[in-house]
Amino acid sequence: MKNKIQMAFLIVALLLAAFGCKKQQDYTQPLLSSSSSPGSNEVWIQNMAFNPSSITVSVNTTIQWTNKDAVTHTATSNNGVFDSGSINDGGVYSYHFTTPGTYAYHCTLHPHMTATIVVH
Ligand SMILES: [Cu+2]
Repeated sequence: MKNKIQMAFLIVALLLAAFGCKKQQDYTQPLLSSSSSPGSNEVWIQNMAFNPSSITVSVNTTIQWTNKDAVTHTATSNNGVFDSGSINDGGVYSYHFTTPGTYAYHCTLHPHMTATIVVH
């Protein structure tokens, strides 16, 4: 428990060191947003990967992909069920899954980026 508190202080200190001296601070986003994680039914495209790489949801769920990278990505179903097209930096794509199944997908621009949506 004590270690967690020390770790929290360390993280805050590092963030302050990294951002505290900026004169023009951007307050439109919470300071800690970069260290949070995607919500349920949400996939972040981050650091050239889909996060989470596998997500399991119930039928009739909408999955939302958000591109957190500076480069353009796609979320493209391997069997053509869905295709986001280009998702730019900060862009969002949603798809509503109405049929159970396992949906493997990838980024057409970076084929090593692969992930799976499981709908049951
Ligand atoms: Cu990509």
